[in-house]
Amino acid sequence: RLPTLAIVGATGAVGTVMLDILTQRENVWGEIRLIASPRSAGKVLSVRGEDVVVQALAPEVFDGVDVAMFDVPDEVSKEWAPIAAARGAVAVDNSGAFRLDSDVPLVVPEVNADQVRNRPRGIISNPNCTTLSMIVAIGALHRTYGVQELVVSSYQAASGAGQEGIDVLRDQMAKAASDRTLGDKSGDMRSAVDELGPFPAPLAYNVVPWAGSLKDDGWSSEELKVRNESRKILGLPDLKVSATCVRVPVITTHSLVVHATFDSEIAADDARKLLGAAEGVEVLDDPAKGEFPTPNDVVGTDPTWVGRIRQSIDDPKSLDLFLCGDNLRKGAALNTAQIAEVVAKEFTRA
Ligand code: 2RA
Repeated sequence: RLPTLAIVGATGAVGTVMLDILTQRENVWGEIRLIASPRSAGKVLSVRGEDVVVQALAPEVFDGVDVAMFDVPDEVSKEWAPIAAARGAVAVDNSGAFRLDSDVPLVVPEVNADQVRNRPRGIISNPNCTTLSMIVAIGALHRTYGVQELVVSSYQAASGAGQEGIDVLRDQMAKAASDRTLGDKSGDMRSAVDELGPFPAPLAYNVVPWAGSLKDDGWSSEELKVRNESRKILGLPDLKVSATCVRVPVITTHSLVVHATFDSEIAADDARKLLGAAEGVEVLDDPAKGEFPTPNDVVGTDPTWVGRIRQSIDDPKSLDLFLCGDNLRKGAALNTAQIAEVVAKEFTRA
């Protein structure tokens, strides 16, 4: 029999991408139930070409569900993923609520699919979009060369901060485009924009070295997620990771610059070959022809794109890379769908 799937948060930014992804991918599901807050209940959404009525989140909607995906804020997942699990569903959670819990696996199928079965609480976590935008490629390199250290700079898109982030950036861009005097005087965008939304400074005509909330010693929550989640996914609790997370005026697709150090020497051509053959990775790396990934080319695609692959001049064991990944697809909905599909096989086999 085909397993029953519930999507909690079906009407949100990630939920909407999830419905597209489920429509495009091979269908492994029987019934698909769409769940959202009572405010959105009764809406009709299309998935796999069928209209489905959205149901309000309640314990009984999980009865008979085999896999429940959660694309909702941390506090909603914290309360409801255990309820879904108690009613017999495997919860695949895209929030930050459980990612670092030792009894909840943090899974990227191309890197550690085997961890899916290691779920004593019936909950599996999906990593943060910034970690996900690099970890498939880093995991592939790690399998052969053994990673020792990562120094990461992110160039994160506005949609990482949700629909509000997208709306604020579009409004600010419209303002910037309508006034040709803006952009060359200190603070002129700050005075011109109506609201900053989820960002601490204007994003149009700007870059903002901040994502997430303030943690100890000046680190942001986003920077600590990159560090802690990379360690957990790669199974390297002592991996050295230093990240600086920056928001840029891009709607969707996170970019990252990574300086990665390995156990052994690594030539750029060998890295290019290895990454070119790795599942879920595309190499686009011919600067002489102007070929490298950019977020605007990558948006809407599934793979992690890698370019600008260079052996570090001062250390033959280190590589410098530029990576791009759609933060709403592989960074969120796609990885969740892939985890759910790994779980679905258990039901299909049963
Ligand atoms: C961001 N990584 O881009 C966050 C969203 N999960 O803000």
